[in-house]
This record gives sequence, structure tokens and C-alpha cells, in this order.
Amino acid sequence: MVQFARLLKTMTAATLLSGLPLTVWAQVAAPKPWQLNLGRGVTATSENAYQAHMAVLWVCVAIGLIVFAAMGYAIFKFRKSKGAVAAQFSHNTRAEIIWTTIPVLILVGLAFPATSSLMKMYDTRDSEMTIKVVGYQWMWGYEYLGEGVSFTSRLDRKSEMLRQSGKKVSLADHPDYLLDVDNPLVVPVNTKIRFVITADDVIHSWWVPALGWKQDAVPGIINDAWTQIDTPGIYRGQCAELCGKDHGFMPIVVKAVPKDEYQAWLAERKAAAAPAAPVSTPAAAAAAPEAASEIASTAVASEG
Ligand SMILES: [Cu+2]
Repeated sequence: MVQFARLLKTMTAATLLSGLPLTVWAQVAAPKPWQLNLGRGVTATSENAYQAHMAVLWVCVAIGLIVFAAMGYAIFKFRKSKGAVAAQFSHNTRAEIIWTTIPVLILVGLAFPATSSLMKMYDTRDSEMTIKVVGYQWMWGYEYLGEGVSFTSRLDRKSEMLRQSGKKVSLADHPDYLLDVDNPLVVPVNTKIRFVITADDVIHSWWVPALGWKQDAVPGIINDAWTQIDTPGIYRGQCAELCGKDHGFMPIVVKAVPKDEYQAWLAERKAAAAPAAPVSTPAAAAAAPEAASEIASTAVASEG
């Protein structure tokens, strides 16, 4: 029994030690070849998801170590060649209470941080700007609500040409093959941005892993989500809902830039925006009256 206690102590120490270099495993936003762990992302949402994932991982590691060590110990210690005789009881109320209560407590303990993260994830209040995202077969439409700026974003020409060529594409041909677009979504850093997401034809899903969420784009329905990126950079993603033959060829590129750079870009875009057709669908306008009225008031303002 003393041996077993010592074993447990060693295992606990090993588990704690292995838990220490969490930061060593920190990942940058873009996935690396042979990356094993979940990426850390660049938003509070992705950080929460990462921490929840690591907490669950280490709980599983600890349970795994305890269970397999106890099993190994029992197999070795109570082996037949040592004359061990199996016990014949079939019920033990105390053991049953223990092995029900402990897992319930572990699950409740894990549910608390997960639930609070989920609640934060769905809280789109106090956002400073809104971008409407519309999924099309097979590209994305972006509209900066109230700014009169909208455009479509589709697979870049170089990826398209390489893909049509039928050759085996290497990193040297295109470092961001199938993950680059003609018009990236430009957003300011340190700004809470609300996204309203819908689709025009079939269900798509807007997914940029570094932001820590994905959201379905469903025709006739407006889903919303938010993000706040603190590190300038380029973050890439893809459509994450099988949407037809070119599902794999409608990537997403988010370019997060400092606020003044964003304002300059927006001004340039506004100036260049000879009246481009807004990427509005009747369904979207019906489901988001405040968005529609915002567009209407912008239109009135620009007419007057
Ligand atoms: Cu799609």
C-alpha cells in the first residue's frame, strides 16, 4: 500500500510538471506542418477555447495515468503465479457512489469555465462596427454596414491558375495556395467587430481558426458573431460547410491593421466605390431590419 501511495505521488508530480510548460506550446496563428496541438489564435475567444482545451486535456491525462497505473499495478501485484485468488463480490455500494460522484464533480468543474466562455462568445453587445458577410457559390461578399463599402472576395488568380493546371502544387509555387483571395477583409485592431452572417444560395460557414469561432451562413437567416483582434496580421480561413463543387475554393483572408491604416483604407475604398451593388439579399434585409434601415439612411444621406 505504501508503494502504491508513493507511485500515486510520483504520478501526480509528473502530471503537474508536464502541465507547467503550457506556454512553451504556444502557437502562432497559422498552422505549421505536423502541428499537433490546437492553435492558440489571436482573440480572447480563441484563447478561452485553447485554455478550455488544455484544461480538459490535462484532466484526461491525469485520469488516464491514474487508471492505467492502478490497472498495471493490480495486474502485476495480484497475478496468478503469486497465488492470488479473485474476490467473489458483485456489488459495492460505496465504490459505486464514489465512481459516480467523482466524474460528476469533474464534469461540473469543467462546465463552469466552458459555459462562461460560451456566454462571452455570444455577447455581441457594445460592438463598434458591423460587417455583413454573405456566402455565395463560391465566394464571399463583405459589406461594411453604414459605410457604403462592399465587395466580393474570391480565390486569387494564381491559386486558380495553379489549380486548373493540374500540376502538383508545392510551397515554392504558392506559399498560400488555395488560402489567398483577391480582396481580403480589412479590419482594424483593438476594435470589437460584430459580424452578421448569411448566405445567398446554400449553407456556407465562415471560419477563420485564429479568431476562435466558425459561424454558419444560412440563406434566410442572420447569424451573428464578433471578434476583436489585438495583433495586426493576416489570418486565413476557409468555408467550413460543404457547399458544392467549389467548396474548397472559397478561402477567407482577414487582414487586421492598425486603426489609422484601416481608416485610410476605408476612405480610399469609399472614394473608389463608384456605386457598387450592395451585397444585400431580400432575406437578409427582412431578417435584419436595423441593418436594412442603416443602409437606407446611408442611401438617403448620400442622396441629400
Ligand atoms: Cu461555401
